[in-house]
Amino acid sequence: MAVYTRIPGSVAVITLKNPPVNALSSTVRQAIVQSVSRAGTDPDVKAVVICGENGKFCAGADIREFSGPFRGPALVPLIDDIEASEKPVVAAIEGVALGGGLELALGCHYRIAHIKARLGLPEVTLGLLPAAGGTQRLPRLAGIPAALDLITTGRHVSAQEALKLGIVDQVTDGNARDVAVEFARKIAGQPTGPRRVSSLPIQCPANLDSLLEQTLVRIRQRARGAIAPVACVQAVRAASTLPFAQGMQREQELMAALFTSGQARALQYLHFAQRAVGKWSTPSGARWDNTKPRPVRKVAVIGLGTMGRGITVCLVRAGIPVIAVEMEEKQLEEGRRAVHGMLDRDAQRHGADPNLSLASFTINLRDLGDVDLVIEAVFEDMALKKKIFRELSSVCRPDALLCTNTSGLDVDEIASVTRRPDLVLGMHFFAPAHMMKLLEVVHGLHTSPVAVATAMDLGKKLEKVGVLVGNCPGFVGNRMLMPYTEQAYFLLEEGARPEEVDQALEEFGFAMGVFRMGDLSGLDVGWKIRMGLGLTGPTLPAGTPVRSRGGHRYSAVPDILCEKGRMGQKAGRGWYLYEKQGGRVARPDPWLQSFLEEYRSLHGIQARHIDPQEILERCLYSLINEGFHILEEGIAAAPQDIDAIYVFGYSWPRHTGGPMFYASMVGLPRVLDKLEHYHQAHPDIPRLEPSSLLRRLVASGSPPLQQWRDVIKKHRSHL
Ligand code: 3H9
Repeated sequence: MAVYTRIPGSVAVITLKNPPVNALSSTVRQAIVQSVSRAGTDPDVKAVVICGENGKFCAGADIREFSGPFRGPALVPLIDDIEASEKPVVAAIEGVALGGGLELALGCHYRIAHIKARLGLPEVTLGLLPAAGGTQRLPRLAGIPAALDLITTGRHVSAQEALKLGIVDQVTDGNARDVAVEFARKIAGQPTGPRRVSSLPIQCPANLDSLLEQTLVRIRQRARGAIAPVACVQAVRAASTLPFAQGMQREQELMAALFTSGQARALQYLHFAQRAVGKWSTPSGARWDNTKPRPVRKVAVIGLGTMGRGITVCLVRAGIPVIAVEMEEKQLEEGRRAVHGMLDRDAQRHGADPNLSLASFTINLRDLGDVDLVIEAVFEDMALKKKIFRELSSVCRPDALLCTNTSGLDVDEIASVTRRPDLVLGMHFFAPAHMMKLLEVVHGLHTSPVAVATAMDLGKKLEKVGVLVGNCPGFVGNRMLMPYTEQAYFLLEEGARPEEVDQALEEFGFAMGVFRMGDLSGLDVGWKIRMGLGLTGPTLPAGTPVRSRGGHRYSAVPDILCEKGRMGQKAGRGWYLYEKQGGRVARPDPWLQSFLEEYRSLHGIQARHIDPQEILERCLYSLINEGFHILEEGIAAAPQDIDAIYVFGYSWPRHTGGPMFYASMVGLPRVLDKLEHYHQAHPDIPRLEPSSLLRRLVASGSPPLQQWRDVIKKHRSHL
């Protein structure tokens, strides 16, 4: 609702009240309409202030109402009425003014923001555009380049930046409501006409067309296939070429097309999925997040390689003292310099001083006697990790949590060498750790709820999306990636080219296809893991139909490339050819084609043309199939957890909602049919056989994803 209060004197205050973020539900909109009308007709009221309860102005339209029938007054006429008011209306912005909340403020005649407030039009992240006049008013106030940036990226700006851009008129470090009331008293009775944003002339830059074109290019690079940012550009173009009323009409038309789109559903699902994973639960749905986390006052990071450096930077950024450990002085010094450099660059970007004193460095594990939590980030070697955990177990306080940043090794085996397996768990960060949002929190057999709660809480403080997962090789993310990359190798063997596979995946929405990505990260990474698992070895004799391991087909192509020194970009050649070592521009390599031809003839494989649809289906559906196995085994509690992992850790295109949501949109019967088809066509290829959970879901009528839990009915869970 919205509460109407008359302040002694001539000002009325309308306070939006809809916890937790004062979203503009139908009830709130109704109450605003009534309050505005009351203020308009009360002869003693000369000016109005709109503010939000509990230090939050408003986070926009109520997303929860999007799936139901539309009720209550519409936002556009409501905002138009405020703007048309003869009595000045002042928005007092504290906390957030986002989406419809900012649009409401743009309809007011003045905007005063608290210094810590954040403002933005994030509708694009929900697959929508700001359709309560945001695309038409913001360009008039902030100019077209700034409006294009804010509307197409959805980024939030600080109050100071909003002031610079002309979005707010004043920034205060006092109580914004009180400052706004005082201001309203002063301007009471002044004409509102010149303050109506819709009447402001629009400043059209001379290079408008190229500006719009450049924005579209950036969108295609960042979110290929996403329709909302393109519609945002069209709406801003309308603002720059049409009178306000016609621009508004165009905004409505564009929104109508977006509102019912599958992409909007997917992105809104992700909004709730991201928040649901923070309320971590078991597969049976039991909530655990009410377990109290332990305070983490000091953390140790073991290993200052790429991962350790990134994790140290995350901790310092969050204001947590950290002690970083290396084995030898030389590596310690290199690590220290790298961490300081990263913190310096970070601070420069934010116009602040780097907080270098929070990070200390040592080569002595015995210096870890006072830490609350350790994150081990040495390379993937079980023997080394066990040695470190044995030592940690004796040097750290008995109640200190011992975490491993392993990307797939057995957390229980690591815990077994300590005297506190209940306090051992995985904290799997993703490279680069100071940038990637995902954190897999890996629950071992003996991990206690308080250890999980503490790691999840620390993840939040580091601004990560923490997802609780069970312990199995590769956990959730890397385990699902394995069938995806394997399919890509088999597709090459069968006749596809790396560039064809990559193109199909990039058109689906990945920023990079599997081969381009492999070249970027280095082919030796996977090779070392396969060697560790005993999966590489001498090539089978010529004439052997296909390579096979344990009765399953196995592609030796990536191993042979590594044996030949083709490690990817850093070697100047991998799946592609680069202009030099470390080069970025990938060119198809004729050598690879003749190598593949030779490989096929050696193993009796008949090359055939493979269309993009088969490429997509085999890569994506085999990954999704593994997701169903993971749900069935209780390694992930819910499909939302898998989707969050893929969107925040593996750059899965957001507008498809993540692999499990995508499967539900494609239709489970179709996914099942296709997997059956490919499994029958290639019975020796592992992981194409549909999982029994997928079969059971289809047999139960393919219920919506939110109801899969009822079908999973776990007997045994890893969580
Ligand atoms: C729009 O405005 C369309 C208009 O242009 C045009 C219409 C014609 N509605 O994130 P948190 C819930 S589209 C309903 O954990 P934080 C959220 O789900 C809207 N609920 O807290 C969560 O619920 P729960 C454009 C909302 O402090 C709880 O609030 N606006 C909404 O880290 C706490 O959220 C946006 O896209 C909402 N609009 O962050 C804003 N917003 O407790 C999206 C949040 O049950 N929201 N909730 O899990 C955000 O960016 C963050 O939630 C915010 C708070 C920064 C506000």
